[in-house]
Amino acid sequence: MERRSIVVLAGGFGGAKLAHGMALIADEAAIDLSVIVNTGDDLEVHGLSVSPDLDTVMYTLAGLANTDTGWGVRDETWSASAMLDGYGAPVWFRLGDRDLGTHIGRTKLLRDGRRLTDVTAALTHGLGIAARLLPMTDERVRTHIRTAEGWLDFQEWFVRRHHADPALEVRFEGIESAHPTPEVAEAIARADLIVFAPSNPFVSIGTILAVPGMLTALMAAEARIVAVSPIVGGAALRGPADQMFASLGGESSAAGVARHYLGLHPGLLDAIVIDRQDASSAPEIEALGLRVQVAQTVMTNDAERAELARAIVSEA
Ligand code: FO1
Repeated sequence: MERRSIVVLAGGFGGAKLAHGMALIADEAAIDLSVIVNTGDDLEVHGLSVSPDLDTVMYTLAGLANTDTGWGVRDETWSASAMLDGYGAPVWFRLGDRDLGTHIGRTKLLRDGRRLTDVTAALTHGLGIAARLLPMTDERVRTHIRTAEGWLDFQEWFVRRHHADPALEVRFEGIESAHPTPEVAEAIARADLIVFAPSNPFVSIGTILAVPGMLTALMAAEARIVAVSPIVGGAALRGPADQMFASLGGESSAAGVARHYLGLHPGLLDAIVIDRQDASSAPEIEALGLRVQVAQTVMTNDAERAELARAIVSEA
Protein backbone atom coordinates (compact mmCIF):
# COMPACT_ATOMS: atom_id res chain seq x y z
CA MET A 1 0.00 0.00 0.00
CA GLU A 2 1.30 3.47 -0.84
CA ARG A 3 1.94 5.53 2.28
CA ARG A 4 -0.34 8.51 2.87
CA SER A 5 0.51 11.71 4.70
CA ILE A 6 -2.18 12.76 7.12
CA VAL A 7 -1.98 16.18 8.76
CA VAL A 8 -4.09 16.86 11.84
CA LEU A 9 -4.61 20.40 13.19
CA ALA A 10 -5.09 20.04 16.93
CA GLY A 11 -5.62 21.71 20.26
CA GLY A 12 -5.28 19.75 23.50
CA PHE A 13 -7.86 17.20 24.63
CA GLY A 14 -9.92 16.34 21.50
CA GLY A 15 -6.92 16.85 19.24
CA ALA A 16 -4.78 14.50 21.30
CA LYS A 17 -7.39 11.75 21.23
CA LEU A 18 -7.84 11.96 17.47
CA ALA A 19 -4.08 12.10 16.86
CA HIS A 20 -3.77 9.00 19.04
CA GLY A 21 -6.46 7.25 16.95
CA MET A 22 -4.45 8.06 13.82
CA ALA A 23 -1.26 6.77 15.45
CA LEU A 24 -3.06 3.53 16.42
CA ILE A 25 -3.97 2.83 12.77
CA ALA A 26 -0.73 4.23 11.29
CA ASP A 27 0.72 0.80 10.44
CA GLU A 28 -2.46 -0.85 9.12
CA ALA A 29 -3.42 2.22 7.05
CA ALA A 30 0.17 3.09 6.02
CA ILE A 31 -0.08 6.61 7.43
CA ASP A 32 2.66 9.14 8.07
CA LEU A 33 1.16 11.41 10.71
CA SER A 34 1.99 15.07 11.32
CA VAL A 35 0.12 17.00 14.01
CA ILE A 36 0.12 20.81 13.82
CA VAL A 37 -0.57 22.06 17.33
CA ASN A 38 -1.91 25.31 18.79
CA THR A 39 0.66 27.23 20.85
CA GLY A 40 -1.56 30.20 21.77
CA ASP A 41 -2.22 28.59 25.18
CA ASP A 42 1.51 28.57 25.99
CA LEU A 43 2.70 30.41 29.09
CA GLU A 44 5.60 30.90 31.45
CA VAL A 45 5.19 29.37 34.92
CA HIS A 46 7.90 29.66 37.63
CA GLY A 47 10.26 30.82 34.88
CA LEU A 48 9.57 27.73 32.74
CA SER A 49 8.14 27.54 29.21
CA VAL A 50 4.94 25.50 29.25
CA SER A 51 3.17 24.40 26.05
CA PRO A 52 -0.06 22.77 27.28
CA ASP A 53 -1.50 21.60 23.96
CA LEU A 54 1.81 20.27 22.63
CA ASP A 55 2.26 18.39 25.88
CA THR A 56 -1.27 16.96 25.94
CA VAL A 57 -0.75 15.58 22.42
CA MET A 58 2.77 14.40 23.27
CA TYR A 59 1.81 12.62 26.50
CA THR A 60 -1.22 11.03 24.82
CA LEU A 61 0.84 9.68 21.92
CA ALA A 62 3.45 8.40 24.39
CA GLY A 63 0.80 6.60 26.49
CA LEU A 64 1.65 8.87 29.42
CA ALA A 65 -1.49 11.02 29.54
CA ASN A 66 -3.29 11.61 32.79
CA THR A 67 -6.79 10.49 31.85
CA ASP A 68 -8.26 11.72 35.15
CA THR A 69 -7.40 15.37 34.55
CA GLY A 70 -7.20 15.39 30.72
CA TRP A 71 -3.85 17.21 30.97
CA GLY A 72 -0.45 16.45 32.45
CA VAL A 73 1.22 13.09 33.09
CA ARG A 74 -0.25 9.97 34.65
CA ASP A 75 0.99 8.65 38.02
CA GLU A 76 1.85 12.25 38.86
CA THR A 77 3.07 13.54 42.24
CA TRP A 78 2.94 17.14 43.43
CA SER A 79 5.88 17.63 45.82
CA ALA A 80 7.47 20.54 43.93
CA SER A 81 4.10 22.31 43.75
CA ALA A 82 3.63 21.89 47.53
CA MET A 83 7.09 23.39 48.15
CA LEU A 84 6.35 26.32 45.83
CA ASP A 85 3.04 26.87 47.60
CA GLY A 86 4.96 27.02 50.88
CA TYR A 87 7.17 29.75 49.41
CA GLY A 88 4.07 31.75 48.52
CA ALA A 89 4.42 31.20 44.75
CA PRO A 90 1.11 31.12 42.82
CA VAL A 91 0.19 27.49 42.17
CA TRP A 92 -3.25 27.81 40.59
CA PHE A 93 -1.68 26.53 37.35
CA ARG A 94 -0.45 23.23 38.72
CA LEU A 95 2.71 21.57 37.45
CA GLY A 96 3.27 18.01 38.61
CA ASP A 97 6.74 16.64 39.36
CA ARG A 98 6.97 14.48 36.21
CA ASP A 99 5.50 17.23 34.05
CA LEU A 100 8.11 19.66 35.46
CA GLY A 101 10.82 17.54 33.86
CA THR A 102 9.34 18.33 30.45
CA HIS A 103 9.20 22.07 31.13
CA ILE A 104 12.74 22.17 32.52
CA GLY A 105 14.00 20.26 29.48
CA ARG A 106 12.07 22.49 27.05
CA THR A 107 13.15 25.73 28.74
CA LYS A 108 16.83 24.75 28.71
CA LEU A 109 16.78 23.95 24.98
CA LEU A 110 14.86 27.17 24.17
CA ARG A 111 17.38 29.20 26.19
CA ASP A 112 20.15 27.53 24.19
CA GLY A 113 18.54 29.19 21.17
CA ARG A 114 16.77 26.17 19.65
CA ARG A 115 13.45 26.65 17.84
CA LEU A 116 10.29 25.33 19.54
CA THR A 117 9.92 22.99 16.53
CA ASP A 118 13.35 21.44 17.17
CA VAL A 119 12.80 21.33 20.93
CA THR A 120 9.48 19.52 20.39
CA ALA A 121 11.20 17.04 18.05
CA ALA A 122 13.80 16.35 20.74
CA LEU A 123 11.13 15.80 23.42
CA THR A 124 8.98 13.53 21.23
CA HIS A 125 12.07 11.58 20.15
CA GLY A 126 12.92 11.12 23.83
CA LEU A 127 9.46 9.65 24.44
CA GLY A 128 9.68 7.34 21.41
CA ILE A 129 6.84 9.00 19.46
CA ALA A 130 6.78 8.17 15.75
CA ALA A 131 4.40 10.97 14.66
CA ARG A 132 5.72 14.45 13.90
CA LEU A 133 4.48 17.05 16.37
CA LEU A 134 4.73 20.50 14.87
CA PRO A 135 4.06 23.73 16.77
CA MET A 136 1.93 25.96 14.49
CA THR A 137 4.71 28.58 14.59
CA ASP A 138 8.06 29.14 16.30
CA GLU A 139 7.14 32.75 17.10
CA ARG A 140 5.55 33.66 20.41
CA VAL A 141 1.75 33.92 20.17
CA ARG A 142 -0.45 34.35 23.25
CA THR A 143 -4.24 34.05 23.26
CA HIS A 144 -6.11 36.66 25.28
CA ILE A 145 -9.82 36.73 26.08
CA ARG A 146 -11.85 39.87 26.63
CA THR A 147 -14.45 39.47 29.38
CA ALA A 148 -16.64 41.90 31.29
CA GLU A 149 -13.63 42.22 33.65
CA GLY A 150 -11.33 43.23 30.78
CA TRP A 151 -8.65 41.33 28.85
CA LEU A 152 -7.35 38.15 30.51
CA ASP A 153 -4.43 35.88 29.58
CA PHE A 154 -5.81 32.63 28.21
CA GLN A 155 -4.89 30.41 31.17
CA GLU A 156 -6.03 33.06 33.65
CA TRP A 157 -9.45 32.85 31.98
CA PHE A 158 -9.46 29.11 31.30
CA VAL A 159 -7.89 27.60 34.42
CA ARG A 160 -7.92 30.23 37.15
CA ARG A 161 -11.44 31.49 36.42
CA HIS A 162 -12.69 28.14 35.02
CA HIS A 163 -13.73 29.87 31.73
CA ALA A 164 -16.82 31.08 33.62
CA ASP A 165 -16.70 34.65 32.23
CA PRO A 166 -18.35 34.89 28.81
CA ALA A 167 -15.70 35.48 26.13
CA LEU A 168 -16.57 38.76 24.39
CA GLU A 169 -13.56 38.86 22.07
CA VAL A 170 -10.46 36.80 21.34
CA ARG A 171 -7.10 38.18 20.32
CA PHE A 172 -3.84 36.45 19.53
CA GLU A 173 -1.02 38.67 20.76
CA GLY A 174 2.03 38.45 18.50
CA ILE A 175 0.18 36.76 15.64
CA GLU A 176 1.07 39.53 13.12
CA SER A 177 4.76 38.55 13.36
CA ALA A 178 4.12 34.79 13.30
CA HIS A 179 4.63 32.48 10.31
CA PRO A 180 3.90 28.82 9.73
CA THR A 181 7.23 27.04 10.18
CA PRO A 182 8.89 25.50 7.09
CA GLU A 183 7.98 22.09 8.56
CA VAL A 184 4.29 23.09 8.84
CA ALA A 185 4.24 24.55 5.32
CA GLU A 186 5.86 21.41 3.91
CA ALA A 187 3.52 19.04 5.78
CA ILE A 188 0.46 20.93 4.46
CA ALA A 189 1.78 21.08 0.90
CA ARG A 190 2.47 17.35 0.65
CA ALA A 191 -0.52 16.11 2.69
CA ASP A 192 -2.94 13.57 1.26
CA LEU A 193 -5.58 14.58 3.81
CA ILE A 194 -5.84 17.49 6.25
CA VAL A 195 -8.04 17.08 9.32
CA PHE A 196 -9.29 19.71 11.76
CA ALA A 197 -9.52 17.75 15.04
CA PRO A 198 -12.60 18.07 17.28
CA SER A 199 -10.88 20.93 19.12
CA ASN A 200 -12.18 24.39 19.98
CA PRO A 201 -12.87 26.25 16.68
CA PHE A 202 -12.12 29.64 18.31
CA VAL A 203 -9.08 29.13 20.54
CA SER A 204 -7.48 25.91 19.25
CA ILE A 205 -8.06 25.46 15.51
CA GLY A 206 -8.91 29.19 15.23
CA THR A 207 -5.51 30.15 16.60
CA ILE A 208 -3.69 27.92 14.11
CA LEU A 209 -5.78 29.33 11.23
CA ALA A 210 -5.01 32.90 12.37
CA VAL A 211 -1.26 32.51 11.75
CA PRO A 212 -0.63 34.72 8.71
CA GLY A 213 -0.09 32.49 5.66
CA MET A 214 -1.78 29.43 7.20
CA LEU A 215 -5.11 29.78 5.37
CA THR A 216 -3.30 30.47 2.10
CA ALA A 217 -1.17 27.35 2.59
CA LEU A 218 -4.27 25.28 3.35
CA MET A 219 -6.20 26.62 0.36
CA ALA A 220 -3.21 25.95 -1.91
CA ALA A 221 -2.87 22.36 -0.69
CA GLU A 222 -4.05 19.59 -2.97
CA ALA A 223 -5.37 17.55 -0.05
CA ARG A 224 -9.01 17.54 0.92
CA ILE A 225 -9.75 19.25 4.23
CA VAL A 226 -12.08 17.53 6.67
CA ALA A 227 -13.24 18.96 10.00
CA VAL A 228 -14.50 16.85 12.88
CA SER A 229 -17.20 18.69 14.81
CA PRO A 230 -16.31 19.24 18.49
CA ILE A 231 -19.98 20.01 19.13
CA VAL A 232 -22.19 16.98 19.72
CA GLY A 233 -25.89 17.33 20.43
CA GLY A 234 -25.44 21.10 20.72
CA ALA A 235 -22.78 20.91 23.46
CA ALA A 236 -19.00 20.82 23.58
CA LEU A 237 -17.74 17.47 24.79
CA ARG A 238 -15.28 19.37 26.95
CA GLY A 239 -14.27 22.98 27.39
CA PRO A 240 -16.02 26.22 26.49
CA ALA A 241 -16.64 25.92 22.70
CA ASP A 242 -20.42 25.91 23.15
CA GLN A 243 -20.37 28.97 25.43
CA MET A 244 -18.08 30.71 22.96
CA PHE A 245 -20.55 30.21 20.09
CA ALA A 246 -23.17 31.84 22.33
CA SER A 247 -21.05 34.85 23.34
CA LEU A 248 -18.98 35.37 20.16
CA GLY A 249 -21.68 34.60 17.60
CA GLY A 250 -22.78 31.55 15.67
CA GLU A 251 -24.68 28.46 16.62
CA SER A 252 -23.44 25.72 18.93
CA SER A 253 -24.21 22.85 16.56
CA ALA A 254 -22.43 20.73 13.97
CA ALA A 255 -23.88 23.04 11.28
CA GLY A 256 -22.64 26.03 13.28
CA VAL A 257 -19.11 24.56 13.24
CA ALA A 258 -19.30 24.11 9.46
CA ARG A 259 -20.53 27.69 8.99
CA HIS A 260 -17.82 29.00 11.32
CA TYR A 261 -15.02 27.44 9.26
CA LEU A 262 -16.57 28.41 5.93
CA GLY A 263 -16.92 31.95 7.31
CA LEU A 264 -13.12 32.11 7.73
CA HIS A 265 -12.67 31.21 4.06
CA PRO A 266 -15.33 30.04 1.62
CA GLY A 267 -14.31 26.62 0.34
CA LEU A 268 -11.98 25.98 3.29
CA LEU A 269 -13.60 22.61 4.03
CA ASP A 270 -14.43 19.74 1.69
CA ALA A 271 -16.17 17.60 4.29
CA ILE A 272 -17.22 17.44 7.91
CA VAL A 273 -17.55 14.46 10.22
CA ILE A 274 -20.46 14.83 12.62
CA ASP A 275 -21.64 12.60 15.43
CA ARG A 276 -24.47 10.08 15.05
CA GLN A 277 -26.52 12.19 17.48
CA ASP A 278 -26.45 15.00 14.90
CA ALA A 279 -27.28 12.86 11.86
CA SER A 280 -30.47 14.84 11.23
CA SER A 281 -28.45 18.02 10.53
CA ALA A 282 -26.67 16.38 7.56
CA PRO A 283 -28.98 17.92 4.88
CA GLU A 284 -28.54 21.42 6.36
CA ILE A 285 -24.74 21.03 6.18
CA GLU A 286 -24.78 19.44 2.73
CA ALA A 287 -26.69 22.53 1.58
CA LEU A 288 -23.52 24.50 2.46
CA GLY A 289 -21.69 22.45 -0.16
CA LEU A 290 -19.94 20.01 2.18
CA ARG A 291 -19.80 16.24 2.14
CA VAL A 292 -21.07 14.97 5.49
CA GLN A 293 -19.92 11.79 7.16
CA VAL A 294 -21.84 10.57 10.20
CA ALA A 295 -19.70 8.63 12.68
CA GLN A 296 -19.22 8.05 16.36
CA THR A 297 -17.05 11.03 17.24
CA VAL A 298 -17.20 10.58 21.02
CA MET A 299 -14.04 8.63 21.82
CA THR A 300 -14.22 6.83 25.17
CA ASN A 301 -11.52 4.21 24.54
CA ASP A 302 -8.67 3.32 22.17
CA ALA A 303 -10.93 1.25 19.89
CA GLU A 304 -13.23 4.26 19.37
CA ARG A 305 -10.24 6.54 18.69
CA ALA A 306 -9.00 4.11 16.03
CA GLU A 307 -12.50 3.67 14.56
CA LEU A 308 -12.98 7.42 14.15
CA ALA A 309 -9.51 7.72 12.60
CA ARG A 310 -10.38 4.98 10.06
CA ALA A 311 -13.62 6.76 9.15
CA ILE A 312 -11.75 10.04 8.60
CA VAL A 313 -8.93 8.46 6.59
CA SER A 314 -11.56 7.04 4.22
CA GLU A 315 -12.07 10.69 3.12
CA ALA A 316 -8.52 10.85 1.67
N1 FO1 B 1 -5.73 22.72 33.42
C1 FO1 B 1 -6.40 22.97 34.55
O1 FO1 B 1 -7.63 22.96 34.53
N2 FO1 B 1 -5.73 23.21 35.74
C2 FO1 B 1 -4.38 23.21 35.82
O2 FO1 B 1 -3.82 23.43 36.90
C3 FO1 B 1 -3.65 22.90 34.61
C4 FO1 B 1 -2.27 22.80 34.63
C5 FO1 B 1 -1.60 22.40 33.45
C6 FO1 B 1 -0.23 22.18 33.48
C7 FO1 B 1 0.44 21.77 32.34
C8 FO1 B 1 -0.29 21.56 31.15
O3 FO1 B 1 0.35 21.15 30.06
C9 FO1 B 1 -1.66 21.76 31.12
C10 FO1 B 1 -2.33 22.18 32.27
N3 FO1 B 1 -3.71 22.36 32.26
C11 FO1 B 1 -4.38 22.66 33.43
C12 FO1 B 1 -4.51 22.17 31.05
C13 FO1 B 1 -4.51 23.35 30.08
O4 FO1 B 1 -4.27 24.57 30.64
C14 FO1 B 1 -5.78 23.48 29.23
O5 FO1 B 1 -6.55 22.33 29.23
C15 FO1 B 1 -5.43 23.81 27.82
O6 FO1 B 1 -4.62 24.93 27.68
C16 FO1 B 1 -6.67 23.97 26.94
O7 FO1 B 1 -6.42 23.21 25.82
